Amino acid sequence: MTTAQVDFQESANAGAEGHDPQRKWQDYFGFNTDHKVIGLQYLVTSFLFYLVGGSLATAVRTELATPDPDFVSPEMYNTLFTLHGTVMIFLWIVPAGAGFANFLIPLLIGAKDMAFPRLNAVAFWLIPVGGILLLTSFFTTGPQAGWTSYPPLSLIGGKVGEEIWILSVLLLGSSSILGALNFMVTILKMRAPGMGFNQMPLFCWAMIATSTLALVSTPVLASALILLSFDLLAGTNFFNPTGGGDPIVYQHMFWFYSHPAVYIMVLPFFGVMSEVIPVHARKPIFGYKAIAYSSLAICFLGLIVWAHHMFTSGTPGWLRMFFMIATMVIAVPTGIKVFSWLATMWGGKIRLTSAMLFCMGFISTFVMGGVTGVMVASVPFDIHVHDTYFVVAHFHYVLFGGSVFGIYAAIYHWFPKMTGRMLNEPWGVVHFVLTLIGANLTFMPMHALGLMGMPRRVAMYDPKFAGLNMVCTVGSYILAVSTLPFIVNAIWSWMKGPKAGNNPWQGLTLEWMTSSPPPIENFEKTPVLATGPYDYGVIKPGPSKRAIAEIDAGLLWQGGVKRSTGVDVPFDNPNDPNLAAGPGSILRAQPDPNVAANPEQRDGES
Ligand code: HEM
Ligand SMILES: [Cu+2]
Repeated sequence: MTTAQVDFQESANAGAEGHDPQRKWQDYFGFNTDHKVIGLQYLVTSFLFYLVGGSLATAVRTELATPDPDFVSPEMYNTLFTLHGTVMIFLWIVPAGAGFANFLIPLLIGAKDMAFPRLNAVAFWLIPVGGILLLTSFFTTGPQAGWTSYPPLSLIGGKVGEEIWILSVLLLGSSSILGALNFMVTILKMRAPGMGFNQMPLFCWAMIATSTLALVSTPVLASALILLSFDLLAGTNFFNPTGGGDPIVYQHMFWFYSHPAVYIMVLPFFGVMSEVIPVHARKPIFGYKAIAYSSLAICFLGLIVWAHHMFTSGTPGWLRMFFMIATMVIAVPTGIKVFSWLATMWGGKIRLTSAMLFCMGFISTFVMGGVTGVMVASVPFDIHVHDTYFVVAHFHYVLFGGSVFGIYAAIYHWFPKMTGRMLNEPWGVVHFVLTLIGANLTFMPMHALGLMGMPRRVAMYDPKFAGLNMVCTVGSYILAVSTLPFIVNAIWSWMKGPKAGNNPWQGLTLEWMTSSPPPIENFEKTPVLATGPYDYGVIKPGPSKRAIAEIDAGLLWQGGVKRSTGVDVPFDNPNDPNLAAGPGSILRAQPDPNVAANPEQRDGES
């Protein structure tokens, strides 16, 4: 281990209390610094907020079941969709991604914890605080300007609700910045010996890209919101046109964050796809480097296309041209990923597990959102469908397909590792089928509604839109029902499900090399790469016959243990020229007689 790694590991250890190998349930309800506890805290909390956001969506759809505004008042309708959008984005999708990253990153890279465990806990606790604060706005004149909160609209409604909205989004944004910082440092500094960037599981590449986006763009949103707050409460005129302010500047600042936010929401699940598909298709990932580097390309391109949300905001033609082309170019790295996943499945021994089904649902739904994305990127078409239900259909395909399906794929895949128990597969299939039908029934007709001219953000509409709206509403009820088999399955399996064992899917990444759930510091010994993360069918997991022969002959060392004698042998110098650490190769080293003599030195050696 290098000195830097030792320092980070030590700060990581400082947070872990005691050496109890397993957690008690009480640990999950308090301030805890173990990344696995924090990961589950994130996931459960964000899922609870999903139920809130989903109930709000159901209320919105109930209002829209008929053309008349009869279910809630128009003001309440505005509050409902504003809170729905805000909850879904800032309290469900973004924190769920952070939850998986927290649970998985240290395990995937063979570390004991995150780089900054206490900061990690702080980042988590900002979520329930911000979330509850947001929901209290319900009891005031709620925020009514949508999750975009454009001035001057946001300056003329109920000020209390609007200010609560701003403060809670600031808290949630801070959480996301702290989390991103932690992921970045952990991935860059704490990988197991021998894990170069190109041996890293692809989820880590995705999180490097995600964290970069969060670190660059979230502070801009925060600045915009603070200035908006001044306009709202202190009577300044940054954005208020009646005092000479410029609302378009707010739009630029808002979308400089919120376009990348789409990738903050989907990139982690691109990473999930790259982990789950090869395991269940029993095939090496197709195009490792293409997938890895396309995350970086998406990150860069994602930062320079924000003004495609402002084609109708008086943006001059020459500038619209730039943003249109740059936006369309993002389809290239995204397409590379999709084709790589499909090529991974191609000819694989696909197991149609629930995790795999949700991956397929992810790809098909997300591609649909991607195609309409290229359509709305085109200026003439966007001018036509701007602020209609076509856009609502597009972003729900992206977010529901690209995030919710990904979250479920990840849960079905890693639940055994997280809880030590298996989820029930037949109920997983029921859950999948209901979700797929519900999502398409809800969001598909919205394309047609948009093309016919139905505007978004209205509680009342022309009766000619009634039929399709009823279909959407029925779809949304099916979606609401679809979560029930999942909730029951998750709770029941967590308590009583069959025991999972360490590696139920026969995965090759490091998280499967430890117990389920993993002990407090994850691995008994600093893990050593025995295979590349995706070498299915290339070499068998564990040492090959030849490797066993070499281990017995004292030539090859694996898992930090010399097999023939069981003597603990350090395996800790990634720069050792005798290490051949390419993907798929078994690490090789000549034993160093000095270190071998003293197993206690293992952690301190460099
Ligand atoms: C669970 C099923 C869902 C249903 C039935 C649903 C339905 C709706 C409806 C009817 C609107 C109002 C559109 C408008 O009036 O402009 C809306 C807005 C929105 N939804 Fe969803 N939605 C669902 C899930 C999601 C998810 C998973 C996300 C993920 C991030 C999401 C994000 C948004 C956003 C950002 C808005 C815009 C809010 C605004 O304009 O202020 N929705 N949704
Ligand atoms: Cu965008």
